[in-house]
Amino acid sequence: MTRRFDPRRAGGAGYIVAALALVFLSGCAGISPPEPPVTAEPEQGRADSEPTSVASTSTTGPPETGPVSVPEAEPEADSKRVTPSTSAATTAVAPDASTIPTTTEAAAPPEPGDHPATAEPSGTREVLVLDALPHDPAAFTQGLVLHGGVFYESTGRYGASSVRIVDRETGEVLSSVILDDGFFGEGLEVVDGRVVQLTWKEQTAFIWDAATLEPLGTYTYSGEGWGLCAMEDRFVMSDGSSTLTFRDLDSFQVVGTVEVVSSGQPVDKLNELECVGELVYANVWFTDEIVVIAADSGKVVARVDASSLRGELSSIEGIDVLNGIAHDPDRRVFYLTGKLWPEIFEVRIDRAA
Ligand SMILES: [Ca+2]
Repeated sequence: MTRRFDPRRAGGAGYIVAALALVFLSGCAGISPPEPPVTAEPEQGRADSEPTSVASTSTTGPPETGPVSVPEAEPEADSKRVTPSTSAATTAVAPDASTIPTTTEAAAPPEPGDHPATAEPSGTREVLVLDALPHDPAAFTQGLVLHGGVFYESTGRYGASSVRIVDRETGEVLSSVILDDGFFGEGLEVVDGRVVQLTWKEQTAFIWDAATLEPLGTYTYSGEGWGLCAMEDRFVMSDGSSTLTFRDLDSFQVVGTVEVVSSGQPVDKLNELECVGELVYANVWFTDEIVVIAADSGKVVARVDASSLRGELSSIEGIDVLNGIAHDPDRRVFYLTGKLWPEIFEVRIDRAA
């Protein structure tokens, strides 16, 4: 089932009233109604994999503001649009602050070869491929997480961005929502029954019902959105720089930042993320490398060389970079894929021999 979600059409007159009320309230609550913010000029550089076209950004952007204009792009006429039965904005404001993110409930125990959080880089790890699973080769993967036995995936590119639920074994897209053309999907995470999906330059995070992908509202933030994962008490977000930003699980407000360093040098272009206990696994954009970061210190405690995966692909025609990390704490395995890759690989990550 594929639907198209246009936040401008998520409700009629009642929605407008609710939105106006929430614009007023958002100054306190930090939540905005599901209208798009200012949309930057689409830059396809990242989609086209031009490393020089992506500027590293600082987390010190302008003050976080609500949306002020509406993109002009029209959705495709033959696509089914989502019409929330209730005000998306109001349903998004009431997560239970006492709940614990489901993705971290079964946090993995230390795995063989895990590193002390304070250690300096202890060498390179390699991936051991256990299985190759089908993956939509048209999916420009920007976020991947395993929850409830299925993948949740965010895909990017203007006009083709989506959030989707994907069968782990078959790769079948079980449910999806296509974002409005003005939004470029980025990292996502599932917390407390909600899927939170970043967008690249649109300063908007969509909130979806994890069971139905019905829209529940949006968060707004400053700067770019690249990767997202959640620990027990906070989101971890990347923006293409060497800084990780920690955000409150309920309000999405910034609660801290850390600079990621390796041997004292900043490590930037941090992209898709996966939280495993107190470690953050991060794709480094435009490389086949994943860095393992101690979240509290920002220190890179290991590097994963995933370059061998390219040799495992059934086809390399048209593929883009490695991007997409999901962890299964029960099986103690990772799932790795890339943009436009025809496979997702089930792997173990071990020290290099
Ligand atoms: Ca992930």
